[in-house]
Amino acid sequence: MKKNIAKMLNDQVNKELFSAYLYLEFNNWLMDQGFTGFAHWYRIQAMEERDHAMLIYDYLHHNNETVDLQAIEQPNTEAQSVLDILKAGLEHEEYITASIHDIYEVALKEKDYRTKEFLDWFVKEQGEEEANANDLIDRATILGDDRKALYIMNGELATRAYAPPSLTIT
Ligand code: OFO
Repeated sequence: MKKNIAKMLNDQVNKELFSAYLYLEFNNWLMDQGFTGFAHWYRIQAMEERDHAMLIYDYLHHNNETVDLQAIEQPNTEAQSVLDILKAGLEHEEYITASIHDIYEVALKEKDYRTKEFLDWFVKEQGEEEANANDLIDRATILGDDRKALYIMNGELATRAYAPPSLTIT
């Protein structure tokens, strides 16, 4: 594997672990506000982000690269409402999508088709995650200040089940 691609993937491990940390922080904030269903949704999201980090970690090792584990930045939540959290979630997903696309572009340029194929799963996953984040924002925006309706949505989000990633490293 080319050094520049290994470095970008290594950095992506850190970004995915930061994503998990950020969503855990969202979980914290939402729990404190009593929105336990929304909190649960982000807790599951944090687990998925850890899975993403481990997929890239395993992919690097599978290609005889080592992983240089870096410090994980402290997440910072300045939310005033559930909607602020949801919008911050979408913004973060867009940042991660751009980061995955950057690696994808370099993989194509370097003719690293194996990495390109590996990243196909992440490109699709990011599309789904942005769609989910947008959907949550749309629904919470419609509900606005209707706390009763928000409470019903909260109950629905509490049922989200964890599912391991469909991708395996072989
Ligand atoms: Fe890692 O899936 Fe979104 O960020």
